[in-house]
Amino acid sequence: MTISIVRATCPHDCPDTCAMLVTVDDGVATQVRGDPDHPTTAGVLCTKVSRYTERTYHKDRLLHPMKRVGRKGEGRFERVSWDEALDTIAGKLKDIARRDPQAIVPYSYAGTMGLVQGESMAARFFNRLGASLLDRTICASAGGAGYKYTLGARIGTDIEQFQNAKLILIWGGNPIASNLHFWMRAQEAKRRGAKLIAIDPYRSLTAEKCHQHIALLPGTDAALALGMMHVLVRDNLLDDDYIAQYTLGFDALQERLQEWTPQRTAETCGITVAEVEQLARDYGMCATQGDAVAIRVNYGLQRVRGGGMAVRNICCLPALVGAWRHAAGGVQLSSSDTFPKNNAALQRPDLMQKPTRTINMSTIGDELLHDASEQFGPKIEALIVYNSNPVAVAPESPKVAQGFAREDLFTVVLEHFQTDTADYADIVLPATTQLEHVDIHATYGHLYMMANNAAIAPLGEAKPNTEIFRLLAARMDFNDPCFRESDDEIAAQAFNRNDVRAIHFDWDALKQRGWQKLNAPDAPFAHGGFPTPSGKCEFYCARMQADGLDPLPTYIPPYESVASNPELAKRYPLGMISPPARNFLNSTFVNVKSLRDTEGTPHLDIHPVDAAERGIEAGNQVRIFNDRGSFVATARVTDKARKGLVVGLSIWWKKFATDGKNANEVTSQRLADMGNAPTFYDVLVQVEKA
Ligand SMILES: Nc1nc2c(c(=O)[nH]1)N[C@H]1C(S)=C(S)[C@@H](COP(=O)(O)OP(=O)(O)OC[C@H]3O[C@@H](n4cnc5c(=O)[nH]c(N)nc54)[C@H](O)[C@@H]3O)O[C@H]1N2
Ligand SMILES: Nc1nc2c(c(=O)[nH]1)N[C@H]1C(S)=C(S)[C@@H](COP(=O)(O)OP(=O)(O)OC[C@H]3O[C@@H](n4cnc5c(=O)[nH]c(N)nc54)[C@H](O)[C@@H]3O)O[C@H]1N2
Ligand code: SF4
Ligand SMILES: [Mo]
Repeated sequence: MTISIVRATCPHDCPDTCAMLVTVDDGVATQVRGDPDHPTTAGVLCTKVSRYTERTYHKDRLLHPMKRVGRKGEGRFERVSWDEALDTIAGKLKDIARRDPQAIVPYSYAGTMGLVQGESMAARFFNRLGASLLDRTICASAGGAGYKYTLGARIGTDIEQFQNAKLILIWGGNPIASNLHFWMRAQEAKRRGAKLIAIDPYRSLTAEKCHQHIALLPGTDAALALGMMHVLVRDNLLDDDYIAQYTLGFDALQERLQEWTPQRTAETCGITVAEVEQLARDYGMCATQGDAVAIRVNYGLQRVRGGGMAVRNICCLPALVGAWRHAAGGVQLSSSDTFPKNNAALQRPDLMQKPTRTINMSTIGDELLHDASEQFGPKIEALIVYNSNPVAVAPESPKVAQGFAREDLFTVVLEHFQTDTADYADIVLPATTQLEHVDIHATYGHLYMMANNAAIAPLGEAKPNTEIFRLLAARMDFNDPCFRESDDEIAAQAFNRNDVRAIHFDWDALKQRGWQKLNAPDAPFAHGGFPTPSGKCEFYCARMQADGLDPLPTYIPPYESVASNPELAKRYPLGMISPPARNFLNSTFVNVKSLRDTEGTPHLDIHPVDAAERGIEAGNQVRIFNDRGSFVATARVTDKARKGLVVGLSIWWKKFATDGKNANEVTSQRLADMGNAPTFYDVLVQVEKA
C-alpha cells in the first residue's frame, strides 16, 4: 500500500481556483481537500468539490468512445474503438475542409479553466485547420468590456486585501455560493468592524447575511451608480487630487450627472430616495475619512442589455473618491489580466493560413440554423464541443436544440458524462478529469499561478483533450512540431517570463510547490497608471465613442422590463433571473446525486403577492413561459424575490428537470451593449399553475 499526496488545482469556472491536496491510495484517489497553506484557499473547498472523487468515479463516467445509433437527442450510443472514432472524425473534417474549413466550428468554454486542457492543443488544431473562430462571450464579456474601457484591463483589488476594508459593496454577486473564499475575507472584514452592503434584486444567501440589502430592479445598476456619483459630486465627497491627477473627463461627467438626481435614480431602480442617498454617503464619507472602501462587483449584473455600461459606471466610483489609494480599496471584477498569459505560444494563431470568420457562442441557436450566405459564409456543417454543455447553458434553448438536431450537422462531443449536449453527438469521446491529467491555471479571483499534477491514471479509455487533438492532428497530417508537444511542454510556456509579474515562473518548480503568487503591486492604481490609452481612469472614453457607444456613463434600460417594454409586459409581466445554484457549477455536478438531492428539484422563487394573484401556493408545479418557450418548476413562495421578479436557480441538466426543460427555454439570444454578450437575466415571463 502506498499513500501519497498530490498537489492539484480545482479546474472549475469559479474565481477561487483553489489549491487542492489529493490523497492517493494505491492508485485510487480517496480524498480531495483544500491546501491549508494556500493563502486564499485556506484549507477550505466548497461542498461541490469536496465531492470530487464522487464525480470522478461516478458510475456514469464515459469510459470509451461511442457513436450514435439512435435519433439525435435521444441518447442511444454504441461503443467503438478510438481508431474508428478518430478515423471517422478526421475523414469527415477533411471532407468539409476541402470545401471550406470555416464550416467547422469549435465550441468550448470553461468546463476546465486549465490553460493546457482549455485552449492550447485544441486552438492550435483549429487554427491550423482554418476553422471558424469562436467568440467566447457566454459569461463575462459585457462586464469585461465595460471594465476595460474605464480602467484599461481586468486588474483590480487583490482578494487578500478585502479584510482590511471598512465598507464593502457586494454588487451583483452571491459569493457564499459562487465565490466562497472572497466571502471568508468579507466575513473577516465584518469581524473587524466593516459594513457589508449587498446590491441584488434577490435576497440571496449572501444578501441575507449582509448589514444591508438594496433590492433594485434587475438591469438598473448603471442608474444606481449614476445616482451615487450625483450625490458624491453634489455633496463634495470627492478626492479632488486623485481626480485631477489620474482621471480623464471629470467636467463632462459632472455635466452628465446633473440629470441623475436621487429621485430619478430611485424611480429607475425601484428603490427609495433614502437608499440612494445613504448608499452614496456611506461610500463617500467612508472614503473621504481615509478608510478603505471596496467594491466586489460580479457578473450577475451584466447579463442584461446595459450590462457593459453598468460595470463601467461602477468602475468610475473608486477614482472619484480616491479609493484606489488603499490596497484594500477599489473594485474587483476579475483579476485575469494580471496574468501574463502567453497565448501566442499556447494557441499558435500564426498557424492560421488566412483570416476566418468568427461565430458567437452566445447565439449558437441562430448560428446553427443559418443558411450559407455572402455575409454569413458557409452553413455550419460540423461542431466540435469540449469543456461546455451548450444544449443546457446557451440562451433560447429551443433554437439551440433545433440546431443540434439538424441531420446534416456532424457533431463531436468530448465529455466526462452523457450530458444534454452529448445526446446530440454523432461521436462522443471520453475525456479525463482534473485528477487524471496535467494542467496549469491562471485565475480570475486571486493572483497565484497554479499547478495541477495528475493524481491517478486515466479511467477506462479516457484521454486528455490535448491528446485527443494531438491524435486528430496526426490524422489530418498537421506536421508542425507543436502538435507533438507534451502537456508539460505546453504548461512550461503558459506565462510570459519577460513580463515582470511572471519573472519567477518555472514550471518544474511550480509543479512541486503547487502555487506561486505573481509579482504584482499591492495597490495597483494607488498612483494612477491605468492601462488605458490615456493612462487614466476614463470617465470620458474615446474608444467607446469610436465603437459607437456613449463615451460617458449612461443608463441603457433592459430589452424586457415593465418600464422599458410595457407592451410586452402586458402579456409577460414578471422579470426572471436564473443565477447559479450553490450546489452546481453551471451545469456541472447536476448529475452528482448527493448534490442534486441538496438542490431538490428545479424551483422558482415567487413573491407572495405575485403568487396569490395567480392562485399559486408553495409546492405547486408552475409553468414559466414566454414567446420563446416554457419550463416547469416547483414554486417557492417567498419575499426573497422582490415583487415582479421570479428567480429560478440554475443550471439544470434538462434530462434531470421536471419536464425535460430548464430556464434557458425562455432566455433570449439578444446581445448586451458590449462584448457580444448574452442577456440571460433580461427576460419577461408569465407564470401559471402547471
Ligand atoms: N456554486 C456556484 N459557483 C459558481 C457558479 C455556479 O454555477 N455555482 N458559476 C461560476 C461562474 S461561471 C461565474 S460567471 C461566477 C459568477 O457568477 P455570477 O453570475 O456573478 O453569479 P452569482 O455570484 O451567483 O451572482 C449573481 C447574483 O446577481 C444577482 N443579479 C441578477 N441580476 C442582477 C442585476 O441586474 N443587478 C444586480 N445588482 N444583481 C443581479 C443574482 O440575484 C445573484 O444573486 O460564479 C462562478 N461560481
Ligand atoms: N440561464 C442561465 N444560463 C447560463 C448562466 C446563468 O446564470 N443562467 N450562466 C452562464 C455562464 S456564467 C456560463 S460561464 C456558462 C457555462 O457554461 P459551460 O461552460 O458550458 O459550463 P458547464 O455547464 O459547467 O459545462 C462544462 C462541461 O465541460 C465538461 N468538462 C469539464 N472538464 C473537462 C475536460 O477536461 N475535458 C472535457 N472534454 N470536458 C470537460 C464538464 O463535464 C461539463 O459538462 O453558462 C451560462 N448559462
Ligand atoms: S469550485 Fe471554487 S470554491 Fe469550490 S473548490 Fe473549486 S475553486 Fe474552490
Ligand atoms: Mo460564468
